[in-house]
Amino acid sequence: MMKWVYKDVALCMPLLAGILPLQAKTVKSNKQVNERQQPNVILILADDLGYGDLQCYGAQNVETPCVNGLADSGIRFSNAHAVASTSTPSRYSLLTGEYSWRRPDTDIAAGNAQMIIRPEQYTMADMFRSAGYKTGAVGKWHLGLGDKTGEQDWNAPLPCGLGDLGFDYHYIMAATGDRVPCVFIENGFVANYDPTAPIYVSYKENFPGEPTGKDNPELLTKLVYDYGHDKSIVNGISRIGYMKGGGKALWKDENIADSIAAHAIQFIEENQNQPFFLYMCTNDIHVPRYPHDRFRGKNIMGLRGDAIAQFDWTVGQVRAALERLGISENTLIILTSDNGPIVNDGYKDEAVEKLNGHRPAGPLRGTKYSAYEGGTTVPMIVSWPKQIKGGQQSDALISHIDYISSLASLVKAPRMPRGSAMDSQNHIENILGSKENAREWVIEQSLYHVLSVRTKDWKYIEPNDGMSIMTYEKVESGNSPLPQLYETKKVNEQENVAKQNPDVVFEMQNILRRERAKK
Ligand code: NG6
Ligand code: CA
Repeated sequence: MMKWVYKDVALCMPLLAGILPLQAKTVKSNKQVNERQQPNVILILADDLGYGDLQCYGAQNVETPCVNGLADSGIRFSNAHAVASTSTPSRYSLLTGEYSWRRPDTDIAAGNAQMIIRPEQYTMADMFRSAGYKTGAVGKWHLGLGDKTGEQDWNAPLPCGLGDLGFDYHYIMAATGDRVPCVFIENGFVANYDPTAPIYVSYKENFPGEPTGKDNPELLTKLVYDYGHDKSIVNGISRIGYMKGGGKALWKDENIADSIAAHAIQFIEENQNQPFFLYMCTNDIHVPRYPHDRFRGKNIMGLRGDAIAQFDWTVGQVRAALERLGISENTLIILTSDNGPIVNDGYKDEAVEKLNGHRPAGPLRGTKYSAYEGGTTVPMIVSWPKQIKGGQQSDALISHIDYISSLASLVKAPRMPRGSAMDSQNHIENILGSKENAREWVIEQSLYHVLSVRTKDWKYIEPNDGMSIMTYEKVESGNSPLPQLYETKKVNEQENVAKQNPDVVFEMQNILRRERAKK
């Protein structure tokens, strides 16, 4: 039995900085919205949140009442998979329904990468828009912006951005919290732009006179890097890449979660009377982990635990807003993560020292970056009070690759253009709780472009000559020069049984061969 007891969103309200008094719970119902056929859809995508990082998935060192409440109101999935074990390819696949490994340029993107999804590609936002939805993206993006790598003018409207990918509104971080530029972009232009501090970005060389983490450690007032992350300093934290300027547009890490929540809620409020799709990507719990004072220093696991608590708070804020507006009943929320967890990802934030027995990937082997299951198995919760009975669990095999086709079927979107979302299948029944007719296999990609096939009973990892332990992160890559086959009932991928099961290996290799050959 799980230890968590929070049965209702109302119970996490006192933790929500008093946004809604308890007695206001569900008194309001926007009849018109709740009786409408098309639900609102909110996709909450956490960053680096592991399979074992939430209380409702067994975590014991951190309380996640708001996420537990969400799970209680719907379905908690135990066998859901991101397409890749890092952010850019994972998000690319989720938004386009095309495997990232079909494209050579979907690896972890720099902050000045050109927009990776091309304007002519069909995205989840295009799909929702074609079905009459208003579409918004708030939070981490990490899929490039502008039309040429390294040539963006950050002081002018960007020539190509999310408006070209079907989003009516966006308020996003260009890449990640640890990459420059450290500003939000709102509808194609730097939010709070400060004309007195023009912005320059380079991933090649520093700007004369600008301090770096490496040369000016005395300026690292908030977090100190461990490896990488020794370039430009913003808000007392050094980052990947160089930037100059920004002034009042620069973010403060401790306020990022608040900004994301506030802009998400504003989008919801402004579109409450029409169907909307919100792609909401938190910065939590990616590095640098530096949550707001309300959370910092509160969890026994230190900053990583504080960041999980802050993530939970964010979820609570969104749910509270839906309740307040009376539209929670007909709002479908999918909560998941872009890839598996990592403990030390380059800053000295004591995440390793303070784990206190916590297992970020739960019982699974491997972490973010890895080909093992911990790299791509992610939490997934689906709630839609109007249609889904609460308190369910599902072990159906689910992949993010199927979100676009499944949701298209749910909202009765017109047929997608030929050639789009080529890898995505409609599994909406499974997403809404049925365990029948689920996928028989999913494909997963590691940092090293190693592909794996996961079925209900087996996990196959292609042979690869790369290093087995990552140099800085000191985590297992999942690489092995031998084909690896594991029985999934043994969960922790310890005993390679490839030799004993050549037929299964052959079958799995065939799946990869077939998929690779598709055009
Ligand atoms: C790595 C970074 C890591 C993180 C990751 C992307 C170093 C040494 N490591 O290159 O800190 O930023 O990229 O993470 O720089 S992801 O979740 O967005 O894919
Ligand atoms: Ca990530």
